[in-house]
Amino acid sequence: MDAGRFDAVVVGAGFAGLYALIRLRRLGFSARVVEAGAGVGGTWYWNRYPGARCDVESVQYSYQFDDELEQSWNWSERYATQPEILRYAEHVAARHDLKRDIDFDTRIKSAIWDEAAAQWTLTAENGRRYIGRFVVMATGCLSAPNTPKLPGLEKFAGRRFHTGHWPHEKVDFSGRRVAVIGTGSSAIQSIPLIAAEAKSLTVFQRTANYTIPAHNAPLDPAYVARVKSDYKTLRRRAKTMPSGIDFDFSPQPALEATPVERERAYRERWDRGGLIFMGAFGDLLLKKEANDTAADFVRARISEIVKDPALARTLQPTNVIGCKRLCVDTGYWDTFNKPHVKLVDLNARPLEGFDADAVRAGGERFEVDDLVLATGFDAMTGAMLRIDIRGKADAKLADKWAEGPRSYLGLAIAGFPNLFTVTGPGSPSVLTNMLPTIEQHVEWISDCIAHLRRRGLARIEADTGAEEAWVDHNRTVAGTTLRSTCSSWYVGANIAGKSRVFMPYIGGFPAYIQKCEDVVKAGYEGFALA
Ligand code: NA7
Repeated sequence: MDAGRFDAVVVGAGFAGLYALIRLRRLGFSARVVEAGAGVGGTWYWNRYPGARCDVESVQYSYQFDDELEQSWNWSERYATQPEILRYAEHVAARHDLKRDIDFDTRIKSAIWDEAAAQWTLTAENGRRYIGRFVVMATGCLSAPNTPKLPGLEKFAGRRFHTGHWPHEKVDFSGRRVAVIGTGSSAIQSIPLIAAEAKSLTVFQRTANYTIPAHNAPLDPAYVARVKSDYKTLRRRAKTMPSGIDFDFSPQPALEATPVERERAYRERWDRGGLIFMGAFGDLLLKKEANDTAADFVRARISEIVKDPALARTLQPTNVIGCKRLCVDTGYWDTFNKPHVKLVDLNARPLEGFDADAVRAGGERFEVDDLVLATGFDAMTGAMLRIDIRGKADAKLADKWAEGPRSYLGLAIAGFPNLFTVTGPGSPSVLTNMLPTIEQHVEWISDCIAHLRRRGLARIEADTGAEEAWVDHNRTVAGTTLRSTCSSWYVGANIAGKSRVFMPYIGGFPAYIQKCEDVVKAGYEGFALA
């Protein structure tokens, strides 16, 4: 079944795919977006679990390419909820009349490069075939849910949910005994709300995690008016920050501050809430002794909040703070003071299996009606590798990436001509505010395709040497920070058998933008154009 021939086929209708469609259309290209879900929004379409919110403040987690949109859209809270972000994605799709070029409920299963014709053929699970001169993989970094092989999981006969693939209708936990497996961001956001509804909640923790209070609140109209009166300045400042977030970052080393100064700085940021906690000092992710001072501060807060000292100790993380993605919560630690909430430390009581109505761990049976897997994602590479992607000489991307992803700038892959990745591995992506990062990538990619058209060229491919050098540079920079040292999804450690490679580029958004611009100025240095 032929869906047609396009200048570009875009896979995914999240924020990246939507903007790619807008950009490609504006440049006069024919484009079709293919989306597995029934609606737009990508990760915000699937992650509908209770409490799902963005941990970047809403006035910054938004597009900046459309001034009128920026001025007319009103976020209601400091941190937007999933339903509000999804409404925003829907609003953007309607405002730019995008849906007429999106095929929903269509999951791409293969993408095959035809060297002679210099084009890609993408085939969906429903048999539809798309021919594209270019492919833009807007498949997201956290979009392939991970259901680990838990022993005997199939025996569990109650309701089972995954936070990353949540039902569209409200799930009612009232009167139910619920188990949550995992204590990452999705668990930390959902646990307080599930606990508020359920008859009992048992949380199965493998690694205790750090979380900072969100202090979420309705947005003050005066603040919003101030932001909107000079949005450009805020966006410009954000672009100068490694995270792409207009962020209060102090370069002063923690180890040069006195204990009193440190305590004051951490306290002030804890009281303000959110990810800015890690901006208190410049060396927190560079030196373990510096990091310990911030980690100790959070551990002390956990001891204050959680009344049972033994329980508090089990909830206290021992690893480097900010090494795994820092979480932002509302009432997480306090939830464990509730008599109907129980914590099971899987290190002391390993998970043994499941019965029809129970989780078994450490020789004990925990009877539950519902099981929530908050077990995260096959991050950064999972969504791409679930598609059979074959480049030159029928080479499989899965083989090329068997020992970790290799990419030039997180934008293109040697051996896979005319295929672009938005926020791919090797780009700052998940270490930054995704919206500006997505815009920067989509603009780079669409400008590149326009450049090829201007020059009458049909093909672009990253050089193996340039890719190699970029991968090496990534590895070198990653090695300078503590972030590459723990078992996080940044290094693929959450997926059995995945090679351990620090996948996002940690050199910061400004350095990355500069590199992308330099590459263009030098005539697409590191690419072969034909
Ligand atoms: P995360 O952050 O990957 O968290 C997944 C959690 O599930 C984490 O606590 C894991 O423990 C736990 N997990 C995973 N596999 C298992 C098994 N086999 N047994 C027990 N526990 C397990 O995913 P989230 O969805 O919470 O968040 C992902 C990102 O989305 C987040 O960082 C934000 O950027 C938004 P582990 O720590 O691996 O020991």
